[in-house]
Amino acid sequence: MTRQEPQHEKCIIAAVFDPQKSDPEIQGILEEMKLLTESAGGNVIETFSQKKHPPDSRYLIGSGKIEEIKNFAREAEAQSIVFYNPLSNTQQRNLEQYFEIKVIDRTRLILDVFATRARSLEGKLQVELAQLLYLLPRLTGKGISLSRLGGGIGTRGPGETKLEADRRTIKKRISIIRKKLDKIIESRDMRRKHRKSNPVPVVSLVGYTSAGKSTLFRALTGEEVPISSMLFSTLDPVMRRVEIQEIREDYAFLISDTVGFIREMPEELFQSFKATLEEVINSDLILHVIDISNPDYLNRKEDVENVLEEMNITPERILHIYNKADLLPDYEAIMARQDDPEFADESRVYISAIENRGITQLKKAIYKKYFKDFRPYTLAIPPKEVNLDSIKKWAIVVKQYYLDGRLNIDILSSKENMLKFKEKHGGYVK
Ligand SMILES: Nc1nc2c(ncn2[C@@H]2O[C@H](COP(=O)(O)OP(=O)(O)OP(=O)(O)O)[C@@H](O)[C@H]2O)c(=O)[nH]1
Ligand SMILES: [Mg+2]
Repeated sequence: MTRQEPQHEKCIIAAVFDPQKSDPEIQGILEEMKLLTESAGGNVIETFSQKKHPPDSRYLIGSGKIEEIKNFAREAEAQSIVFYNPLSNTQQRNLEQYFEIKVIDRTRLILDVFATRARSLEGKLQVELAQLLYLLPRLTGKGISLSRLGGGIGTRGPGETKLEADRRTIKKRISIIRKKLDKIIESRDMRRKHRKSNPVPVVSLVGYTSAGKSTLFRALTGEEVPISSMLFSTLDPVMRRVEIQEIREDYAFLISDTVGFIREMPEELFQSFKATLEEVINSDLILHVIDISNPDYLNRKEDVENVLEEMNITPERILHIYNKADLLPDYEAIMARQDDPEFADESRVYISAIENRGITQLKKAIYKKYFKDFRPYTLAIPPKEVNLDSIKKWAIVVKQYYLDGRLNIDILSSKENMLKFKEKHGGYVK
C-alpha cells in the first residue's frame, strides 16, 4: 500500500430505510454496518438512520437529517461517511460536495475489507477485478480520482494506483485479470481431476461471514487458520485432510474453508470470486455453518440458502451445522439430547467449534450423509461371534443392547455391505 492510512479513521454511518422495514431488522443491519466499518479499520463514532420513501434522489437522505449529520460530522471531526444504501455516481458526488468529507457506500466498504484481506495472488486478482467492475460504470469523462477521497477506507486495494486510470485502461486491465484467473482455474481443474482418481470426498464449509467456519476448520484439522470476530477473515480457500478413525478407521475426507457470505453481497464480488465459489459447487457435500446465537440467524440462513440455490446446489447435498451452541442457555441439554440416539434429530447438528463439542456427531453426520444409501439395520449375533471393530469398518455402530440372548447392534450401512456381512457371518438382520 502506497498511501498513508489514517489509523482508526473516524466514521459516521448513514442509512435510509423503507418505512415498512421492522425496527429489529434495521437494528441488525446497522450493527452489521458497524462491524463492517470496523473490519475495514474504521472507528464508528455515530449512526444516523431515517425512514423515508422514496429516498431523496439528489442526496438520498432528507434535508433535515442531512444537516444534522453535517453538523455532527464537523463537530466530531469525522473523516468519512459510510452509507448503507448503494449510491449512484451523482448522489455520491453531491453528498461529498455537501459534507466536504469522503463518502463511500456499502459496496465500496465491503470491497475495501476484501482488499485488506487479500494475500494470495488469486485473492488479489479477484479483489482487483471486483474493484474495477465497481468503478467502470462510475467513471466520469475525466476518470475517477481517488486522490479526491484522500486515502483510507474505500480507496485500498491491490490495483490502487491503476484505479485512477481511464475507462479504456481499466477495460484492458479487466481482461488481463480475467485471463490470469482463467489460467489459475485451469490448473485447479487439473488438480481436481487428479484427485478424482483418489476417491476421497470433498466437503466444503459455507456460511454467513463470522459463523465460525474457520473455527470449525481448525477443530477438524488442527490447522491454525486465521480466525477473528472481524468480518471476512478468510479470503483464500484452504483444504486439508480429515481422518475420522473414531467412525471408520481407514476413512477420510477433504475439508475446504472459503470466503463467507453477507446479505446483499455485491454482484462485483460474486463475479470475481466465481472460481472460488466453483470449488463449492464441485464438492461432494456442503456444510452450511449457521451461528445459532445470532438473533438474525434465520434471515442469514435464508440468504445463504438463496445463494446456494442460485448456484444450483440441491438441498440433499447440504448439511446444516448449528454452531456457537455454547452461547445458548440450554447448551448442555441440547448436546446431551444430540448424543442420545433416541432423540437425536439427524437433519441438524449442534456444535461448539470453539469448545470442540459435537465434532464427533458432526463427523458421523458427514459420513452418513455422504453415503446416501446408508440405511439403519439391526444385526442380531451370538455374543461370542461379535467382532465390533470389524463391523465398524463398514458400518456406523449406533447402539448395542442384549435381546433374547443375542447382542443386537443398530448400525447404519449400505445395503450392499450389510448383505455381504450376512452372507459371510449369517446372523439375523432386520
Ligand atoms: N462462542 C463461540 N464463538 C465462536 C464459535 N465458533 C467461532 N466463534 C467466534 O466467532 C468469530 C468468527 O469465527 P471465524 O471462525 O473466524 O468465522 P468464519 O465463519 O470463518 O468467518 P469469516 O472467515 O470472517 O467469514 C470468532 O470471534 C470466533 O472466536 C463457537 O462455537 N462459540
Ligand atoms: Mg473464516
